[in-house]
Amino acid sequence: MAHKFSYPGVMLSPYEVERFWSDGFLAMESFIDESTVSELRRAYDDIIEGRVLSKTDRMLGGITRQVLVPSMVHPVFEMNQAIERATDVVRALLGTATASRTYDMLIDKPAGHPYETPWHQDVGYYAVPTAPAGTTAPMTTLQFWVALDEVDIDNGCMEFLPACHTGSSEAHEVTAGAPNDDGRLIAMVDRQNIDPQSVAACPLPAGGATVHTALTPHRTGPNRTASKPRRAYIFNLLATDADERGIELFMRQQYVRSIENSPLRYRAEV
Ligand SMILES: O=C(O)CCC(=O)C(=O)O
Repeated sequence: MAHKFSYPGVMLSPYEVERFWSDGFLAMESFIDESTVSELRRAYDDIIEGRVLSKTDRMLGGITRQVLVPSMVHPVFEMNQAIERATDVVRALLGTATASRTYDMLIDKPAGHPYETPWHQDVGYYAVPTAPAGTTAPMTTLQFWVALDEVDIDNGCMEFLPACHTGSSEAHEVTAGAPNDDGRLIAMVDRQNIDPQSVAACPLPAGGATVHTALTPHRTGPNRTASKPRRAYIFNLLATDADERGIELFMRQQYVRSIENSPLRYRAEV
């Protein structure tokens, strides 16, 4: 079941903060405004359609189009409303003052794109071919996935496994591409046949976004539609002034509060 929220543009509600720390992700329905969606779509298409060239335009695992660091070639990706809003979200989630972008990419699944992005934790990518099981990841870096098109399960929206982000990494393996190539595609070894009941799919309107931790298991499906694009703009923000211990305490407080406040709700929904 998806947990969706309207993002007012300034702060998250205490409930949203609690949900993020108990689930390991949050879906925000109206994250950026329509004119920003249009601006980002134009910039995205400039790169994908070859009007702006990127040296880091490649096929992830040899199968899915991925453009790394579009901010290096297009000024719109250098700063935009999505980054401003995400900075506010990081402040609200981590209780810190500043955040900066450490990574950005585009992942394109046009209509009919046949490949899934299998279940993985981002931490699995921290080493080549994969980070060993048990690798930890700081909670100071959060990943934002911004939908530039309306997305649902049919064209490859984000799907998460709630409440699986508090430990360390699981074992991953390379599923497509050369194992020692930075552009390989990886998957969690034990999580490819998951009970659909435990999955939180996150359909969103264009301009919505999700945010997750490096330990949160997630995937996207193929784009099974005949005509709907699926343009995703993805970036990481690092809370630069955060001290890890402070964040851990903050996170634990939120987590404990979420359980104290609404134990039945969580059990029913997860
Ligand atoms: O957009 C996709 O298909 C996959 C995104 C993803 O897995 C990620 O950003 O880590």
